[in-house]
Amino acid sequence: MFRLILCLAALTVALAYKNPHYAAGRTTMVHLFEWKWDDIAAECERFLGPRGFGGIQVSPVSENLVLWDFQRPWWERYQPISYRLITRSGNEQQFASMVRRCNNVGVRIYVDAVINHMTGTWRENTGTGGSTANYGQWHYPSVPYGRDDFNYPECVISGSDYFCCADRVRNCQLNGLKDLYQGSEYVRTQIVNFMNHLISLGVAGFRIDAAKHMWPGDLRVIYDRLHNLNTAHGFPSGARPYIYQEVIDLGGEAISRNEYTPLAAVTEFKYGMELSRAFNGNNLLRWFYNWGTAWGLLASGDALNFIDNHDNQRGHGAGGDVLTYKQPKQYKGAIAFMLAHPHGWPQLMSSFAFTNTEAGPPMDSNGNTISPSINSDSSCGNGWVCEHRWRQIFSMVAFRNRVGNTALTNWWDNNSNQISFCRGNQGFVAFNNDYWDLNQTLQTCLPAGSYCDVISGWKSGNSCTGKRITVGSDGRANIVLGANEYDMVLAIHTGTESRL
Ligand code: AAO
Repeated sequence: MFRLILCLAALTVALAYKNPHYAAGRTTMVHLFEWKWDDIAAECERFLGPRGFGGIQVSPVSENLVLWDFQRPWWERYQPISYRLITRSGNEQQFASMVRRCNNVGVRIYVDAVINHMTGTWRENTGTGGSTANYGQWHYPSVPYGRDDFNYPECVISGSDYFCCADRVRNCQLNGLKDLYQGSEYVRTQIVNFMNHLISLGVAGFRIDAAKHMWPGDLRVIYDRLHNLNTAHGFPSGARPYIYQEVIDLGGEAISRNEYTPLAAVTEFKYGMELSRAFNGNNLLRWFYNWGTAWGLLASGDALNFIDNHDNQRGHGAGGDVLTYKQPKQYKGAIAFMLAHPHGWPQLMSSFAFTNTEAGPPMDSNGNTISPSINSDSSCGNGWVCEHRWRQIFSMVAFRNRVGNTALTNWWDNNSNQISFCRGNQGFVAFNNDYWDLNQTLQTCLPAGSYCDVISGWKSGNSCTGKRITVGSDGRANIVLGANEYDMVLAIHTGTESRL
């Protein structure tokens, strides 16, 4: 009996940090990479809230080193100089207002928490809020951190360390970034205070940057000292923050992601890599009939899934060949598959356009970020891609919300790259990544009726701007997806938006 209670207690703890606490009926978050807080607040109210998005991962919030030497690259935000909430995205008051406004329209905020290290360059030592540091002296007076708060003796992680030496990956410096010693009570307290301050402002959780480079035991202590989510922002009482840990584990390394899943959720890098491979034409879609743990993916509840992230879309981190906005037809295909498939919690990427992989967001000559403009067709301008505003993508967010937890049934394939499946009796999706057309009568599992395809168009009044699909009383419908069509996906679902 005692053992059973212990097991149940352990299970409750393990599940505690794996719930994103989305508002009812929402399922999907988007990373608004490098967006400013005021712009995010407006985007919540005018687009993300009404369109049913569940949450937003925001770029790091803590004051970072200003790197004019590198023309203000995006990655300066991963070099904290203090835990003051002041970055190119805005100040604390703007951050707090954004969280409040987004929560008010049902959209949660998740913070990218950089707690493994501080800065990594000796040349410049001033932060986005004016704080100064002395890299050479391990001196970060605005926290304050000093020499004893970092791992010693100093060492830098090399490529081979990943394969032999877990202790070096965790105790040495990632890219020369001053490596905090999370075993210290003092360091833990600074980190916990920083995160609890964000919880008090209404955030719903955290991405733990470079979690692989910290000891799981230390992380557990930190997580367990976090406060419950703020009920004044609409969270149920006793809710623990959602935590997804950045652990890159494609197999064969000294550190396994299985060391982190007992604590909280983990980023699933295999997800986007395998789907990118297939939608790039290097694997057949037919093989995805058993997509999930059979492929070595994390258990569904443990996985934060994505196609590309801010690192690998530009060749940093792991998984260099992932699809991005630069290959739109294949990319929209992979995203549609992710959103239609029940495995895991999906995260979308929303980028700024780039050719130089180091370049920061659109900015003026003073280094201030330029806001996205919104065009009359609802797309973005000023250098922002806004993948989340692509109809084929936001329509699939609505699809996922609609089908909820229904099972994947009626998998069909042509032994090649044409596939389709149902989600309960709520949704149906088909893909054609072959060089020839798809033209088949397929089981859609939907009630008889006339539906608008949400990929090629939308429902306008009583007509469809794109394809209209007629489902018979046996649930079957003729599905046509030409190889040369603009998109390779067709999706229909129940609900007022699509059923006529
Ligand atoms: C910048 C400069 C550096 C400079 C440094 C200090 O670029 O030259 O030394 O400042 O001045 C970001 C940028 C960095 C930047 C940093 C700080 O990406 O370029 O450094 O800000 O400004 C590892 C970590 C992972 C990390 C990833 C980039 O494990 O945590 O590297 N991602 C996060 C963030 C990221 C950020 C940081 C961490 C730091 O998302 O944006 O850095 O806060 C293997 C390992 C991985 C390892 C990669 C890359 O992966 O498994 O754990 O990721 O190597 O080192 C195949 C393998 C795969 C392998 C991969 C790459 O795919 O299957 O396992 O190849 O070899």
